Amino acid sequence: MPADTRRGGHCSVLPAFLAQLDLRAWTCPSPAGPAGCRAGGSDGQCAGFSVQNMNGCEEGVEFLPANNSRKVEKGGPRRWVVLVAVLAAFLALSLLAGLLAWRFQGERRQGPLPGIFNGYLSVRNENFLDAYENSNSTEFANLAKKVKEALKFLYSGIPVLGPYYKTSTVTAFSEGSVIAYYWSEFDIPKHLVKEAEQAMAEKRMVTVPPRARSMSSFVMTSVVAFPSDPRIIQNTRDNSCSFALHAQGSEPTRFSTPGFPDSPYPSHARCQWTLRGDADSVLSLTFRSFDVATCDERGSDLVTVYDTLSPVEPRAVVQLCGTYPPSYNLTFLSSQNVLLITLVTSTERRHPGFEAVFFQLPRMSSKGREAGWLLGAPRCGGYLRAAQGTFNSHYPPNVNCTWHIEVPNNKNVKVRFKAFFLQEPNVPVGSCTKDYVEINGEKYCGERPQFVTSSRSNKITVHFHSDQSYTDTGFLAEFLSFDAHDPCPGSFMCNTGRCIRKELRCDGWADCTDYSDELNCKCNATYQFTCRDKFCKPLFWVCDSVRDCEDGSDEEGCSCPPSTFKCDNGKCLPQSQQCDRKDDCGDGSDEAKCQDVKAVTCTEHTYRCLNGLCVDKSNPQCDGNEDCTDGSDEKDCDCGRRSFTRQSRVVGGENSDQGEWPWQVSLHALGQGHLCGASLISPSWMVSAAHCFVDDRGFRYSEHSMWTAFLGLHDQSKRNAPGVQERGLQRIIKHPFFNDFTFDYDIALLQLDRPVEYSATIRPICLPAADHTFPAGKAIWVTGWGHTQEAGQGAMILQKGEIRVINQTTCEHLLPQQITPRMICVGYLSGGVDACQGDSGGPLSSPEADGRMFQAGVVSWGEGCAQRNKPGVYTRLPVFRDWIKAQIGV
Ligand code: 4AZ
Repeated sequence: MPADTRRGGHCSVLPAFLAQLDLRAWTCPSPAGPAGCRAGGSDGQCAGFSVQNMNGCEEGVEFLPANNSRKVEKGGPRRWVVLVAVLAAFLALSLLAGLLAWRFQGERRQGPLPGIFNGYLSVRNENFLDAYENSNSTEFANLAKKVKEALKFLYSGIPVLGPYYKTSTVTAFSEGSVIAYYWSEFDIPKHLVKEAEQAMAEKRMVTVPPRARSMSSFVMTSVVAFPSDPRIIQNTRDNSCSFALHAQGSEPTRFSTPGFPDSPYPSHARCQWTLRGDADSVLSLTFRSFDVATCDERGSDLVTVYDTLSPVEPRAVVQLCGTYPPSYNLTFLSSQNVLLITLVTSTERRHPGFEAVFFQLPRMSSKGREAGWLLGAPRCGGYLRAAQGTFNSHYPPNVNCTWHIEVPNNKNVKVRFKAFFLQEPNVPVGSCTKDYVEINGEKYCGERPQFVTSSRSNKITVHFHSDQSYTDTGFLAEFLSFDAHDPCPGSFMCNTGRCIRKELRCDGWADCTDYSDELNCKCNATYQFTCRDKFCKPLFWVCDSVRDCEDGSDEEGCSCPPSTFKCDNGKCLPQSQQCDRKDDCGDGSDEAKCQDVKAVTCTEHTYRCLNGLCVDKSNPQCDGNEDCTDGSDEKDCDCGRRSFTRQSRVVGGENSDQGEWPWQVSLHALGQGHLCGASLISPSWMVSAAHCFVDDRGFRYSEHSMWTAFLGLHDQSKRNAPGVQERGLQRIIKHPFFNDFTFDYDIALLQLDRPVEYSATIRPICLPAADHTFPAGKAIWVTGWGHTQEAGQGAMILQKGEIRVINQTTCEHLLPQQITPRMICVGYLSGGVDACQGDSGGPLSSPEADGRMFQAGVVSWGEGCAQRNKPGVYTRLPVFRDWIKAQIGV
């Protein structure tokens, strides 16, 4: 159950992106066939073809009819002769046309193509002026003019570039002495492209010859340019989505995509952010929230961070797309005082974009940089001698870094990894064959929650290795010195070595991954109950019919004192609360067997009987009592009951019993296995989440034929087990107001291609009436085969977790501006039990009167899984009762 929200993809850019650029930069601008090709066109592209056309094509066209008619006139041949002749002529013509097309293609490939090179160079004998930051200033224009002249001169001396050079544009300057960022445009014949690229590569690191120096009156060095994707070229005239920011002192500066978070960023656009710090600073950039269209081979929206102000892929730090939970560490460091971020959108998908902050840090002296792996690249490794400190790795491919950490002599040292993301594709779980961190001979890799390693001395060595291919976001670590006799001063130390706040000890929640903070507790008797195994639980959980202590001691001897009422769920209530028309028990049992239910004026809070009269009782439906005069509240009540009464009650994501949730359905997408849950509400219909049926990455999730439903399923590895019924889908009805941006109205109805037969393990859940209430604090169940922990994996056995309804206002505060009246938050503010990826679409099952389960919600979304103060968000079912009835009559 608990786990991660969808994580986006990111990778180091180099190999794949280079290949892509090669193709895109050199594609013919007029991809139309011969019809789009003008003879002797001004671009000269089709001149060759035109000649061929005259020589071949026109001749052929005249030749065939002439020949044919002659034959017919002369010999009056039999029909088959004519046929053969026509056929032969047709074949000849086809061959000719094919040849022409082939030639044409060949010529088209030969034609000159526009080539864009992005680059930067250093102007040695100029000092940086503040005015250079402003591209509208006269100073900028003057220097840009000189750079353009020098570039023109430089290219003119290179035979394979000079004749084809069109223009250059200077986009920015930065310190060092002055670095100029530019792009140059060429029209290079295809057959010279390779040579031109090579010449461009060779001219790197050259000094412009003396003649050029005198001409331009400055020294230009380190001229670097790379072929570029025209989509990422900055159009200097269009500044609508171009932002220039300079860090203010050491304060963080915030920026975001236009409209964030209320509206999606523009589609088919190019945005860029130029980030600068003072000279001698480096920048730290963090994406605090990141949600752009998912990465997709067919074209996606892409954010690229460059360690320079030119969008040249060898200096790309990272490419990001998709969605990252806020807990994800998306921090990147620059090697100099600039960063460039580009957003290229090639889809129309609606996503909020990103919010980021950056700030400047003093740049390390060259001495401090001696342990770095490359001059100008982010720092890596070295000697860290202090009582405490931090180090991190936002790393490029192919590095080895070693940190030698040493704390004062009389102390021990430990290293806490606060974020750890060294995930690479195709690395088997548990084997650290690619990128890893090695400490005390043990290798760590993949994605890991916070963890601590310690040494029995005052020294520790942390070695980091990244292989040639992809990089992840790296890690963020701190080292601390501690007294071996008091390792966690002022805090509690878990058996794992981690220190946690003292208040978290014995609070009923496992904060140490090994539960050691909840062992051997002395509970506070005023608000805690001591389980037999010495765990502390909140007092209000005692006798609530939910087994909170592993040993069940919280539910033992739970009879109610005299003159109190015992609810079906074990709660004891003052007698006065029975039949007061409020669900005080939380399971409706205090209102279930009341006699004098009155017919009242209908409001949105009253239950409407089939005869139009309304009754003043909360949740009277299927509670075992006829409250409506026409008995309609007890009709259609073949729902919400298991076929057997054994009920294990365990808190947290635990294996279910077979048949415990007979309405739970597993939805498999073609070739992808289990993706979503659903709930059975009638022999032919199910309820699920609309977001499961949105086309994505070229897969038609909205197409009913892509899905298979498994009913009566317990174990995903046993889909052929007796009792499992497999069905296709006949129809998907997504709510018409579903918003894939906000996840509002996240509900869908699914029709099975053939009704199921109810059985011991297949039964429907009850749908709540429109006025049904699920009060805050009520304990309900979430079930599914989703991930069992953040960044984890799906479960094989159906999981169940008991969670509680959270007050709507509280939830609106916890997830500001995201909760609509169609959503209900359920979970614990302290985290721990939650739905997660793969549980989506599944039901929230709420125990109600007469031992029935009603569906309170549909698993919809959440920020991460099982985190503190981030409860799961579900689609409220009562809101949709009338819509469901209108759509499918159920
Ligand atoms: C999901 O991605 C998902 N913690 C579902 C529920 C939650 C998070 C993610 C709630 O399907």
